[in-house]
Amino acid sequence: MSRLIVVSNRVTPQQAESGSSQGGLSMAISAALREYSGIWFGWSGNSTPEWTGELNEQNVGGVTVTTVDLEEQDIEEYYNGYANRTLWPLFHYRIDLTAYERSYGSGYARVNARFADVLAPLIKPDDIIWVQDYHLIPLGRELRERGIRNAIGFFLHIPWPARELVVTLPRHRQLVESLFYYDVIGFQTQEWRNAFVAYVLYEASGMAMTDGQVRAFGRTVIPKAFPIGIDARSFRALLDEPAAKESYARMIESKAGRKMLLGVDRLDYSKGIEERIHAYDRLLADRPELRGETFLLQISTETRSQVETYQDMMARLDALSGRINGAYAEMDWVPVRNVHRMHTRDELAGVYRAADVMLVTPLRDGMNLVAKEFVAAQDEADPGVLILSRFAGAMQQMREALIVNPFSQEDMADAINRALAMPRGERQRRWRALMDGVEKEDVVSWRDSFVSCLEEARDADRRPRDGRVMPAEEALGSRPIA
Ligand code: ADQ
Repeated sequence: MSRLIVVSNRVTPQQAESGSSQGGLSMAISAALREYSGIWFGWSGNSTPEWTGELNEQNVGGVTVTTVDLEEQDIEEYYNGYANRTLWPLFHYRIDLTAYERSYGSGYARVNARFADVLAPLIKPDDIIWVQDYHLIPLGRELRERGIRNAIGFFLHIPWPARELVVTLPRHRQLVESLFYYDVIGFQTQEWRNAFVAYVLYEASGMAMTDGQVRAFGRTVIPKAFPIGIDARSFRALLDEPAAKESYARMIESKAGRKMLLGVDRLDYSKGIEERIHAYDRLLADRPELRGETFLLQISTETRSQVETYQDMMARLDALSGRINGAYAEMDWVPVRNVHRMHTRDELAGVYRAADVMLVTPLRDGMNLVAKEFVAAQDEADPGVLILSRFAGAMQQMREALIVNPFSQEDMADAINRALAMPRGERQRRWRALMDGVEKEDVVSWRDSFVSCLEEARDADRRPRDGRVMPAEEALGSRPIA
């Protein structure tokens, strides 16, 4: 069997099944690498005064992990700069927050070239290489330029935006062209895949072929949707851990018979946290009888604290919840519990289970694994209700949730009302359908379908192709949403 080499910006292998607080991506990658022998390569998270390219190799929980340190300037220009101040906001439709600095672009190119320099010598002829996310778009091209002929795939965890937004990026053609050095490009949804193909057809004079490839820049690539999932069985099993039982019991006690609305997010403007709190404020204003009967627990963990937009957000969030609490709180009731702590996965599982209504209302999100974790943690006999934004990739698979427009406070308040009043039979029916999807389209099926597609692409390259050109409408045809 071929080895699998996974490359991602940060490398955070899962140490143990429980007790850790790692997010969706690292869980997914650890699961993939335990199955295949291989390497997980990326930035150590540490800085060094000068780039040395020295590799640090460790075995963590059966996974070979190889990391490299970056210079301060690399971290500032590549990670805080181009990745998190340019691509992240732009790809989440926040053109107002997008910074276009030339130094960011050159830092991004430099780090991708440095990664390729140290990674290329580790690659054996039969290895399959799988590059993760927007930090590393040019890596495939850099590897090809160093003579690597192996199958190389790329997976984008965040949305691919409409082409009208992509073209605001200086040197956007160069960025898109570099994606054509991969064999397969994976997207979370058909919608993001189609947005990419639309760019290729209309901005790069490309062609879509009947065999699933697209052609442009004198090269071909397969763009395809591979919706990421969670390890549903292991997540559910966390509920048996003492920490999960304890956090569940603690929440049930502190609910004191009230209904709990829950939000769990990385602190990020794309997650719609402020909009969600505003909607709850509106609900309390419009329906005074709900005061004292419900509360919102919002758990938002700080990330990317080096980027100013994120620092401002924390302050705004605290001020907003403080204002609402000041207006409505009673001696024995506080409407918004605003928590910034990081929790372990077992603790989180217990909190999800204690929730009556889960609010997953991002303004734009590649997928959103919190929605899937919530479903996996529910009690079949008395499940909570999921309220899900139509702008999360997860909505494409989770249509039995209450789908909302997070830009409309009224729409969100209506959905919360409906969720609070939903009869148990309907909650069970919706949950069953959601759970079937979460179990079936899990992280294993995500990994296997991506890796097989990459293997097929490699094998097909050795045969002549018989694809024909497809008309654009057909190439871009998608199911209407919501
Ligand atoms: P993220 O933007 O990080 O991921 P998401 O998919 O919701 O978003 O994953 C967040 C993860 O962090 C979840 O596993 C959650 O349990 C965990 N988490 C959040 N708050 C936490 C807390 N306080 N304590 C502990 N854990 C916490 C990116 C994309 C998503 C895409 C994923 C995977 O932005 O759209 O779903 O990658 O592809």
